[in-house]
Amino acid sequence: MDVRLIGVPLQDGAGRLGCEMGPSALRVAGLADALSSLGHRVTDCGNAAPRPARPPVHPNRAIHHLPDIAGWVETLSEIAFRESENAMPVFMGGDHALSAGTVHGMAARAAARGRPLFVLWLDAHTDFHTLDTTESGNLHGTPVAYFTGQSGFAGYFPPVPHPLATENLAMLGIRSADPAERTALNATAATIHDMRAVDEHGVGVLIRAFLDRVKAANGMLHVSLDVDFLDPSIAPAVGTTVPGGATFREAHLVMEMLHDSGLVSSLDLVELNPFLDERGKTALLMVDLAASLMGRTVLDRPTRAG
Ligand code: 6HN
Ligand code: MN
Ligand code: MN
Ligand code: MN
Repeated sequence: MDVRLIGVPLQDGAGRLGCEMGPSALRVAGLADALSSLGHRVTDCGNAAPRPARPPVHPNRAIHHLPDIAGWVETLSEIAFRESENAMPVFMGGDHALSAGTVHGMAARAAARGRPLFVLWLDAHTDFHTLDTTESGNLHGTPVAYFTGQSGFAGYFPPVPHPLATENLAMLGIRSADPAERTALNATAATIHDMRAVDEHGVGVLIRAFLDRVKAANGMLHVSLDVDFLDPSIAPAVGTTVPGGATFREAHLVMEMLHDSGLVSSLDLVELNPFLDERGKTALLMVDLAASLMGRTVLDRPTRAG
C-alpha cells in the first residue's frame, strides 16, 4: 500500500504546550521504517502548515487560538482529500483539533467515491464540545461535534458540506465526558463504548460488530487514535491522562483487527506530547500500534530493551 506520512505540528488546540513536537518524536521513533519494513511504500510528506485565517472573535471568551485552528482545519481538509486519492494518509499529530480537518477532508473523499465514511474514535474523551459549550476553551475537545455537523461552528470554522452521519461514528475507550458532551451525544445515533463496556465485553467483540457494519455498507474507515486511549502507565506522554485506559494487548488487538478488516483508509496519531514522555516509550508504542494496524503480527514484533 502507498502510505503518506503528514506531520501536523499543532499544539494550540491543547491546554499545554508540547504536541508541536509530536511529529518529530514519531519520526525519531521510526514510524516510516516500521511501515516500510512491512512492505508498504512510505513517503514522508514533511510537515503541513496552517493557512492564516481571521474569523470573528467568538463570544465564548474561554476559547483560545480559534483563528489558528480554523486555518489548520482548512489546510488539513485539503491535504486529506488530496493524499487519499491513491494512498493512505497517516497524520502525525499534533493535538486532536487536527481531526476536525482530516475527517472533513476524508468525508469529501468518501463523497467523491460515493461511499459512506465511518470513524472509529479511540480516546478517553468524546471531544464533542461545541464552541458554545467548551469550558476549557481547548479546541481539541471539539472536533467530533464539528465534523458531525453540530451547530455553532458556522462562521468560525469552514462549512461542513459532508457531515459525518453519527450512526457511522463509534467511540472506544471513553472514560471522561463533560456534562454538555454527554447530553449532546445522547441525542445522536453514535455508538459509545466506554471502558466499562470494554471491561464487560472485551474490545474484540465491540470492534468486530462495528467492522461488520462498515463492511456491510462498503464504507471507508477513518481511525483517530488519541494517546490517552491508552492507560497512562504505558503511555504517559499526553497532557490529558485519565486512569483506567486500554492495555497494551487491548490496543494491539484493536489494531490487528483493523488490519485484518482491510477497511482503514486513513489514520490520525494524535496528542503525543514528547515533553511528557519517559525515554520515548509512548512514541515507540504509538509506532508499534501503527505497525500493527498496517500488518505487523504478534510474532513479527521486534524485541526491544525496556
Ligand atoms: N482530547 N473535555 C475536556 C475539555 O477540555 O474539553 C478534555 C478534552 C480532551 C481533548 O482528548 O483530545
Ligand atoms: Mn499559543
Ligand atoms: Mn481526543
Ligand atoms: Mn483524549
